[in-house]
Amino acid sequence: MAVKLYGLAMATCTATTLACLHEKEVEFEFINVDLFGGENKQPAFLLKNPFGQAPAFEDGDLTLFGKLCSFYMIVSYFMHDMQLKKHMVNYEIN
Ligand SMILES: N[C@@H](CCC(=O)N[C@@H](CS)C(=O)NCC(=O)O)C(=O)O
Repeated sequence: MAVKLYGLAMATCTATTLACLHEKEVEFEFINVDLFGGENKQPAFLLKNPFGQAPAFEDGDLTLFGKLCSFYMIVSYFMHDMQLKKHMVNYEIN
């Protein structure tokens, strides 16, 4: 599975990205990060987000963090839908 979301589900910033993933029905793996225990400040997580905050997100080779996660989701998957719709329209016209 290419898409991975790292965060704490009850944290608003993570929940926003979770909402986007569910909205676009993207298959993903959720990796819980213990924010209360400081796991977000450990070297393994800092490689994903140098600011040590959730969420972080991986889609193949691409790693993003913060609001960029939701932004990426909206742009890539919404635009993908738009492309599909455009092709459908073209198909109907031709
Ligand atoms: N500016 C970040 C804010 C991210 C953020 O504040 N995450 C919180 C959880 S909602 C966090 O990781 N807090 C733990 C910390 O800052 O140590 C964004 O764009 O999403």
